[in-house]
Amino acid sequence: MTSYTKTGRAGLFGAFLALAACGHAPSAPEPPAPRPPAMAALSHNIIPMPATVERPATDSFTLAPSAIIVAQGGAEAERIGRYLAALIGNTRESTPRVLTVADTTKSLIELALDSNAPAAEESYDLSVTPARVRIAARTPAGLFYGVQTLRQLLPYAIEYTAAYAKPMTIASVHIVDAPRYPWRGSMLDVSRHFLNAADVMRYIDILALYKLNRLHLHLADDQGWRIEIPSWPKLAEIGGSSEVGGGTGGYYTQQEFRQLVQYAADRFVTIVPEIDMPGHSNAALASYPELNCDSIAPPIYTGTEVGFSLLCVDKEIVYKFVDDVVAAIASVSPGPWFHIGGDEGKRAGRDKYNMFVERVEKIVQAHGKQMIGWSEVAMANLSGSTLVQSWIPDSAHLAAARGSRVILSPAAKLYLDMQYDPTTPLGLHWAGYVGLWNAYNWEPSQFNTKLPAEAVFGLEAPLWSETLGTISDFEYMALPRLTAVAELAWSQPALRSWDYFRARVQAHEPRWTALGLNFNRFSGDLTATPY
Ligand code: TNX
Repeated sequence: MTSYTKTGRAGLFGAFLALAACGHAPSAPEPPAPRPPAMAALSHNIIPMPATVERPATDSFTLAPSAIIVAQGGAEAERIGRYLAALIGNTRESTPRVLTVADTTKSLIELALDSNAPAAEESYDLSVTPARVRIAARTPAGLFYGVQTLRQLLPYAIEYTAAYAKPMTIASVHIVDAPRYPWRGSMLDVSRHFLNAADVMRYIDILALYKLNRLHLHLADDQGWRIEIPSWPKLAEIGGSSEVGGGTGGYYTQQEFRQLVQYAADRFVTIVPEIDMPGHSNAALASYPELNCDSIAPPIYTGTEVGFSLLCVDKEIVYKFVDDVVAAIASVSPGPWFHIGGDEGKRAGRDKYNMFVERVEKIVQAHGKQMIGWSEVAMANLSGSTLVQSWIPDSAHLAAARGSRVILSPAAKLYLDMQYDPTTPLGLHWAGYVGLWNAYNWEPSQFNTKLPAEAVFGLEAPLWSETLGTISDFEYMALPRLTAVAELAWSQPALRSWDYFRARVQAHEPRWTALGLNFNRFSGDLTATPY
């Protein structure tokens, strides 16, 4: 853990802190309190809450040692079948067989890519009867999410390799489920502190468990450049050699990045690469003097201040640099998005900042990608296809009026680097304390009153790493709050209930222990200040 003091941001965002203190914009009407399902209805512990859960009977399915999986509808169904087989195989000597033809075996799990399944994007239909478990979906993503729900219906013992003597039973149930928002994400700041590819994969596995589908990687900031760019090799060699507090840093080779992208895609998570510019760019400026207006490279930076670095937006070489970087990253990252950062770049002056962002948007689009930028880019004259990621009260509504959709990442609700409460040993609190209560109890469509509800594309929870060293630190900050993000992004608002949610979160703690994950144990003490 690195000690950390923040000086600059409080003044800069004074207005925002005032909002953070009460949780949301003062003029926003209180959302109607959702009616909590009676605790007697607490019949499952699934997170995020599925759209419909019916209990047609009181009998159950038994997962026998001889259980088989039948995967129908193509190679993706089979691959997902093997993923489920490996999971179940944790607790027994052999993994279930995955067949592709119908079978009458007693203990049968059917996975079907089926054009008659529910039509909504990423939706699935899961039915559990004594005779079989059947998951049907139109798309592989839906099938995968049905498998995650089934996983959560199974005892947490399936999460680790151990003999499990008791019969595994699942109460009969019929679940039809679909997400609320298409963008359900988290962000890892691998720049301030580097996480190796294996650690990032661990995080992707957590996202998959909760049906989150975007992993935004903050690949470049003042303290570190984290991806190999073959035509600009010093970015990784010099820019990748540092991190906050003076550690050794690191970077992903192109090959490693490809593997990360594939690992994520196999779990229906799209990687969204970000290179922050024109500010937050010291690692690049230290690697190549020509990117600086005075052509003098600054030293590498291992502190935690923000707002001091700037690419020289007047120099042509800077646009060649951006073009090469976008091209190199696009070649290993097939997802449709490229995030240009754009936060805290005002040192350029508003006109030059806007000119830079508008020019970079064209470069990103020329490489076939849709641009994303933090709040600040909304002031520039961008095309409607660009997405704005809103982290401070901003002008996102101006971009929305031009057709842009907005990803909500309000710091006072979704910043996973904010401390849970004043006793949290890691993290910052410039946007307030974000306890589980705070992370859960707000309504995305009403958060920014100027923004039409249709403009909200989804939610993303950034995990900045100024104060985090190891993956264990990252996990401690992410869990349990990531479950709140997942539920807000997936479940319909009328289904949300704080009491039911916190009970389900507590039921997930043994699963995280079984997975070897670190987490902040939720005390559940409702008499304490509900941060
Ligand atoms: C704001 S959010 C930042 C980051 C910091 C973070 C710490 C944003 C676009 N910029 O540079 O790491 O606060 O909470």
